[in-house]
Amino acid sequence: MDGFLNVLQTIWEFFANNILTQPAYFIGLMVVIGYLLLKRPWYEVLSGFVKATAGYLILIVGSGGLVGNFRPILVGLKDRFNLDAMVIDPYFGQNAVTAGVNEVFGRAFSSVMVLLLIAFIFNILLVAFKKWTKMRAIFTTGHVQVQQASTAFWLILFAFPALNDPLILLIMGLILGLYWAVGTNLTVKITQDLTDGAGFSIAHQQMFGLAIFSKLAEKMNSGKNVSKKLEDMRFPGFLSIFNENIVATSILMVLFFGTILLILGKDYLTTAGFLGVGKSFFFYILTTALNFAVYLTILQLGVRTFVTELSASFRGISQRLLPGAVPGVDCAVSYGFGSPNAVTIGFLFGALGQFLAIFTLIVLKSPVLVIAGFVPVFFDNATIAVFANNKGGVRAAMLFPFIAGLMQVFGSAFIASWVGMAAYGGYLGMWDWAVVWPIFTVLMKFLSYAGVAIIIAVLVLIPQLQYRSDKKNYFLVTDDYEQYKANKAAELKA
Ligand code: ASC
Repeated sequence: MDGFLNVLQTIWEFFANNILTQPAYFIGLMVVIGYLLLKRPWYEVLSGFVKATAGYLILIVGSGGLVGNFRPILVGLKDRFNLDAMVIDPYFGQNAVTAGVNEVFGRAFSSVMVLLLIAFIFNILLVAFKKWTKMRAIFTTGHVQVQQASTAFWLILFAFPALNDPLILLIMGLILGLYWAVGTNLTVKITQDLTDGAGFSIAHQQMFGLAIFSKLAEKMNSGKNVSKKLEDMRFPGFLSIFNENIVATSILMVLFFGTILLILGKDYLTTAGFLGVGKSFFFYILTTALNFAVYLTILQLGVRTFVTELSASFRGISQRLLPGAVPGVDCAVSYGFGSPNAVTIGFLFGALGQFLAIFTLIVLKSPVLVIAGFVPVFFDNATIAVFANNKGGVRAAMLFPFIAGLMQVFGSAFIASWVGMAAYGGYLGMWDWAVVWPIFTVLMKFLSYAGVAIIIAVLVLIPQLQYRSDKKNYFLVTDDYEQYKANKAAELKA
């Protein structure tokens, strides 16, 4: 028996480390399964696998380049001014859990991977029973699942420190699995609207944020008060150079990162090893800023390479294995759709919100200080802008990332200091984890099991309400997008 369990454990660890938590291979595997179920010839299966996996690896070059290039610059502010601050960033958050969970709660980090497995199984089961649960999407973004499982592990242990395995893992798995299933389901319709039916949803760290801000953007744009979408704006005269994404992004980033790099100063950047001794400071700034546009372009190329394969092959899975399901994918995939300038605008306004919030913490002498992490400030707010722009135009694409920026900082400062993660240097910091999960934590800490019951009830109810609000089109939006569009057009006329 023990031998058998050991073999299972080894297989699971191999699968988790090499495939499940590596989105490129996970998406590649889904494409293979999908095409096999569609009985495509072997060479199409092979080419699908290569395009999906290589495309995703290209996306990672883009997003990894952005993170690698700009995270040190933001974190540099902490060193330069000797701030005792925690960084809001998913990787810093994960490190904080790894470093602290044993010290604070006496638990091993390895349980986090077990939690991930339980939650993932719950997600699949909830979608398998979608006739009743109304949940349509599977969370496939593995590296994010690890970060979220780590953070959820800490937050729920904080509420139930005395509870032991397996009960605690079961409660955690249920809540996290529901959050994945409900969150990514919340983005199904808005993502179909954005991508004109590409057949995926968003599985990331701001799913509730996307749903809420999209709704607000739609409301803001109703009636006479309509704001133009970014892609419909045409600048006249010399401003027309901003019509081109690479130009707009580069110029804005020279101003943005130029300012921060000047604040950090040539001396600091040289000592910290960013700027080679004797190298030109001016060209360093210029290259750094231009790299932003470069990596963004690479990222979008990656999306274009794999999205078609993913959409086409997933039909196999959604016809045979999990009827009507869609894959939830990384938020960066949305940057291949809508306006590319929305990405830049969202980043800048999100940064404005975060910096204002950080400044407020400093002025109010908050006991915990926050340093903006590149991942939340960029990936959260750019995504919010892409979706807000699609529903509410330019105004929404500027306003909501700004508000989100404030919430990311204030929410993270509150929750990370309360649960003791700030002491370990970081917190996840993305929107849902700065707003939704702190609410969950308060409910569990103060109401105990009643809090758990409330969270589960609310999560279960959300897709039911979505379904009630538009029964006719709810499943159609993924099953037959063209028919869904025809229905919507007819409704508008009537
Ligand atoms: C995250 C995270 C990343 C990025 C990436 C965006 O939350 O951990 O590496 O966002 O997924 O493409």
